[in-house]
Amino acid sequence: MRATFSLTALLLTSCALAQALPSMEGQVIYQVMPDRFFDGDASNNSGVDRSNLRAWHGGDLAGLTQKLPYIQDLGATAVWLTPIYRQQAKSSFDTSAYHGYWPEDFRNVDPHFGSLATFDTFTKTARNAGMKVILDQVINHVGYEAGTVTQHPAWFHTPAQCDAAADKDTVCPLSGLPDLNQQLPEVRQMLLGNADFWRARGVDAFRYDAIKHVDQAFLKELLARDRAAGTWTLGEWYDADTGTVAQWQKTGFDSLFLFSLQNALKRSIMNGQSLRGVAEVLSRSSELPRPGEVALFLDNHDVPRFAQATLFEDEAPPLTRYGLRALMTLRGIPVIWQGTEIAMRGSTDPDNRRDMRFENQWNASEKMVFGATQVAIAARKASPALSQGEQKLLAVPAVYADDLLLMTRAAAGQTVLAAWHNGKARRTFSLPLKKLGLSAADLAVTRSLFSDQDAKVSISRGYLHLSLPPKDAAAFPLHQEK
Ligand SMILES: [Ca+2]
Ligand SMILES: [Ca+2]
Repeated sequence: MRATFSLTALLLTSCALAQALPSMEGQVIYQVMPDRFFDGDASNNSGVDRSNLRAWHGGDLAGLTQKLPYIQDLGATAVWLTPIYRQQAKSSFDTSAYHGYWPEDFRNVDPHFGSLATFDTFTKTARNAGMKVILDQVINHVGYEAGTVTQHPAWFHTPAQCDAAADKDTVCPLSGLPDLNQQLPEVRQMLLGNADFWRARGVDAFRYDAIKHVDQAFLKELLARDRAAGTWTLGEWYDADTGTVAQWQKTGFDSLFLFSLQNALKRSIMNGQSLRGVAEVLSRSSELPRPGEVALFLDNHDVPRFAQATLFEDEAPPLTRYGLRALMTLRGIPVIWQGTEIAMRGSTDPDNRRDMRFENQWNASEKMVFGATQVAIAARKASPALSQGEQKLLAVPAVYADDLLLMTRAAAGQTVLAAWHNGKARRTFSLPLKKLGLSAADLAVTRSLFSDQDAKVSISRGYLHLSLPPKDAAAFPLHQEK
């Protein structure tokens, strides 16, 4: 009896805990690098040189606040800002700290971006608009030239500690940056206090930078506190695959970026390789403890832009549209890097951080990609199946598997069939439902939830008929058999 009772109590406790986990499932995140987004206040533009991609460009929190309606118009529901802390004043390697990853004072806003008051205005405006704010937190290092290095030399790992370390990833400097020693109580308290500081200013979530390089015991302590406070956490483990994401979701992160999928999407959609690479990554989704929380992206500020992966500039907009539509059919949380919604091009850092271009500067292709992204995001948000449903890959006949990827998303009694087509010409596929492992009632011709594309499905006498445009992803509402 007692054993049974305890087990029940334990189950109840774990259910209650599971319910209490912070979640962003159903959200669409928009990533902003404030210096490269919008200049809303010319009075803080000291040292600005827009002709130099390594210099400050003048974007700021006032500009971001002004452009929140743009982000909302796209359909995103949350904003992730790269770090806005006060940065080292000097440049290093002929590069200014415009990107925010060379902090000097973790509890202040860099004057180029504004002030704590400007930040508060931004979070308040976002909250009033029903949007969530995700702040980038640097916990591994400070800037090369940050005053902290001379003020608190004992806070940092030494070359001798790096030489002697068994775990070089966490003890040795990342790109030579002064590496914080989180095993020291003073450093731990400083970093934990930073999280409390920004949480108290109304931040909903943290994106933690370079977690592969941070002491794991400290990370666990940090994450436990964030979770207890209801703060959602997103870790950046560069190149993480499904196994790494699963491991860290078990350890305490709500989410990590799925780099392996980003790489597969780039190769299949932009480089025209087989869709099997994407299917392989997606087939591992069941390893994730919380598949609905994983962060899905086409590109970010650390990798060449998605649109750059094709040599042909005229192909980039329609292929980016394909990528964004595909992203909106997947389980997880889509993250859109500023400018990807207009297929901006750009190679490695800093070329991938060109100034954002807004409506009055767009050409016809940019307008086309933005419009399609808007439609795809709206369709995802309107469909519980697409935004939060279970995801099941269907077994496509081998003869089609290079060019066709099919999956179902199901929630609240609704099923949506996602169909990606990698072929170069419009094509009709007729597939026996049984072989797909799908049971569905007859269905008259139905169009895609992405209403601005010409894609159709019908089901008759045990066959699924798909009529798909080239290089595109579609989402069809299905009516399941009882
Ligand atoms: Ca400015
Ligand atoms: Ca480190």
